[in-house]
Amino acid sequence: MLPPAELTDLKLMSASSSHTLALKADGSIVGWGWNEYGQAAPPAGNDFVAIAAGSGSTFSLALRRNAHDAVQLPGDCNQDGGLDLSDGICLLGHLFLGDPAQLPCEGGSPASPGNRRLLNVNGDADVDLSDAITIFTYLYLGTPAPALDAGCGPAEGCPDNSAMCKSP
Ligand SMILES: [Ca+2]
Ligand SMILES: [Ca+2]
Repeated sequence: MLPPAELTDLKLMSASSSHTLALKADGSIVGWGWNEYGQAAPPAGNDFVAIAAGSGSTFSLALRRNAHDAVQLPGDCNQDGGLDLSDGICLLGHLFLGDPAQLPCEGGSPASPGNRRLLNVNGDADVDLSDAITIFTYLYLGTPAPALDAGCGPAEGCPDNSAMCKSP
């Protein structure tokens, strides 16, 4: 059986002898093929991280993201999993030099909800120079750690759609 025509942006695929599952980049699952037991009709949602389609006693498995499995570090502008000088430079580079051209979360701009969540580390109105300074003063002067805007929880549109709960 042919896959659905709208099958794009795939991250993973798993096939049994009679049905196939595809995990899309947005975390949703598409299934097709033999569906007598619902094995090709995955549940709705966009928080899946792994899939498996099995043969024999036909089955499908899907693993949902645990909110604490993948975490973002407040201020991790360069998305390397750590917070250091390069993150302040990343933010300054975007704001004043246009390099990087995009911030890590969807939309790429300081005003997008995900980037605001990740990079508004001083909790004021905007992502701006003062957030880079907050990163630098935390690193070199021992001021309070950068914090996430609006607290912990999933941030739509950021890499891996990660929960943002980690402390530096
Ligand atoms: Ca970093
Ligand atoms: Ca700010």
